[in-house]
Amino acid sequence: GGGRVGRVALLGVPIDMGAAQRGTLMGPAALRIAGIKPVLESLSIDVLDHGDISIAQVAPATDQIPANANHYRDIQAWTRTLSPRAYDLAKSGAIPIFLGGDHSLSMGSINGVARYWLEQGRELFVLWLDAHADYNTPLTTMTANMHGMSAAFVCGEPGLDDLLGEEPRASITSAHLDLFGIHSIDPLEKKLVHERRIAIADMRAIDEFGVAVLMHSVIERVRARNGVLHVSFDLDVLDPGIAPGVGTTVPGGATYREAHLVMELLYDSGLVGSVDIVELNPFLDERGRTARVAVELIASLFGQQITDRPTPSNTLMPGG
Ligand code: 4U7
Ligand code: MN
Ligand code: MN
Ligand code: MN
Repeated sequence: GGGRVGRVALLGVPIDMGAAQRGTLMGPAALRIAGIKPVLESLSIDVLDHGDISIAQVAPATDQIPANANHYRDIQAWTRTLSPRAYDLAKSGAIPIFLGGDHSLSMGSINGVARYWLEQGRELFVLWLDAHADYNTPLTTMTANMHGMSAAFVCGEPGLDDLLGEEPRASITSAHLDLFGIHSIDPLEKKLVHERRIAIADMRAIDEFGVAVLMHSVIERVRARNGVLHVSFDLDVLDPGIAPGVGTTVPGGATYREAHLVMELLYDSGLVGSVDIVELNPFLDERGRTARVAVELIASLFGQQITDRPTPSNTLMPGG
């Protein structure tokens, strides 16, 4: 394995207004109860939990509310609060893990870390592990739910231009986005993804070629440009059979081992600079199963070897 990790910073982002179903605001608590901190500490990582952010203090915005953007003011307040926190955490030298919360949080987390890496003269790449492309804009969306717009927003697509207010916008380019594990895209969204020529490894490609081949091409592209990788991990990329605790399940997702292999290869690459873990909805979960799977996958992302796990793993996991 390549990437020894020194320090991790955990930050909870209890947001659920970006999704159709309430409940992801309980995600950070569930990930903590499932043992995210002790599991990382068992890998000799220094972990600082910064608790949850809150939008209680944020100054009101005065821009016009765009059409087709549900709960725009809430998402705006979260994004404007999270982006500078993400910037500070990246600057601290730790690897931030943003605990969601629905996927709209990535608008803030990625904007913040992108601004930091831009200052450092390093190119930021984003690996989007998801059943969905999240490449809608207010012009293409069928639902107006903002968790389906976050990848488009971080690539600088128009339509939510005043979302950040005074906070500087630091977009990545769509050439630095990799969609991985996708198995559901809306018609107009698909058109936009194709127009932008976004790299996409969908579930059919994973079936045909396997995770390893496809991940090597993601990793090599980042390495070739001395880039840094942000991993935006939507738990609905997993098959609903192993991860029922999400709001927008789609059949035909990644298996347990496919998902672990993605994480193991990412650890070996040593390129991961920040992570989102999103869309866990404990209200919909079955006895904490999805939260536990999420924590096991984070362990693989930070260097746990599949051969170093106790048997039977469930009875020995924290809270098990
Ligand atoms: B998630 C959807 F229409 N595409 O835009 C939309 F199918 O963060 C789903 O990936 C978006 O969970 C899912 O609302 C957002 C829908
Ligand atoms: Mn998503
Ligand atoms: Mn999704
Ligand atoms: Mn979802």
